[in-house]
Amino acid sequence: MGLVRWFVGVLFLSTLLLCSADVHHYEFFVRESKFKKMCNTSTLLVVNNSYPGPEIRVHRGDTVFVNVHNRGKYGFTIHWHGVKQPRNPWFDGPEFITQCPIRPRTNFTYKIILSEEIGTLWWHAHSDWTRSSVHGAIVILPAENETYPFPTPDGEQTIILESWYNGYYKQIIDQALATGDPPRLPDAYAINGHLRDTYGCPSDTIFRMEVDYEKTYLLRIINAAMNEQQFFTITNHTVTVVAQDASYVRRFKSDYILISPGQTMDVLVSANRNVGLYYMATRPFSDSAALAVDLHFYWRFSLQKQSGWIDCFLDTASRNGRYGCYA
Ligand SMILES: [Cu+2]
Repeated sequence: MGLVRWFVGVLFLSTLLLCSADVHHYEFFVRESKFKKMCNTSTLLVVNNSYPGPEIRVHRGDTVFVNVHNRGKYGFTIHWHGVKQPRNPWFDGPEFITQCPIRPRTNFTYKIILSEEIGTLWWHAHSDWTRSSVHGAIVILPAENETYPFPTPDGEQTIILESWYNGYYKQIIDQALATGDPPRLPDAYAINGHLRDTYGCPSDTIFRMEVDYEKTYLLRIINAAMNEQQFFTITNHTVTVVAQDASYVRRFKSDYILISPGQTMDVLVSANRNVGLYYMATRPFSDSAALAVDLHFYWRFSLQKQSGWIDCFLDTASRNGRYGCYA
């Protein structure tokens, strides 16, 4: 009898655990849209007319169904970056690896099974350059019976770092593939789709996050840039890194982070400085003076030499205006 009761107890408990996992449904309509930035109009493929795309917000252990409608001109897939998908590989997303591309005017419903992941991941399209604009966050909150392994933050904010190109994104990568040259470097970098206030185009916007004095915020930072590792910092503030790629880590403080493309980092930041405005800043890592990738501080000009005109650059970011020329 005692054994039977124990069994009933275990069954009841496991039913409770199952009940706590939710199922979510999202509809993604993917089409090309025009966006005006840097006083230029660019055409890019986006989800639900939004750059970056919609956020998927779940608890640990939930299941998500995403119905992807391709209203664009060419095939693509969507990859659920970092989701382990136990016993569910055919919904992982890389095109021609686990599935064929979703053809134009068709749809495909993904089943995304979350298991141990906790913190932040992201989703992105998976063909050619489509991930440059078809991307968004996956926020994984603790399960209902769990807490954070640190004091619960007073608020949170997703920060998506992106690379921005002026022009027609598809054409830029098609040209690069046709010639065999690497695609050109980004024209700008964005935080949550906003360029900054210093590119010189009056209609450009800056991302703003409002905070309350002495409150602590969890920033979920995703590097969705195409190829560049990015530095990220907040002026006069330190951050405490608490999670990386959907796993908690041993916590550490830093003035800045360096985050690779595809990586996510969750950091805590306390609004404990004097009341005021503080810049959030991002810029790419570069270990070569001749190949600076931060176009913002980067002017090109030409010098006349006996052999003809050659291309030079002036890097205004360095203290004494370093310059050099291409051979
Ligand atoms: Cu990925």
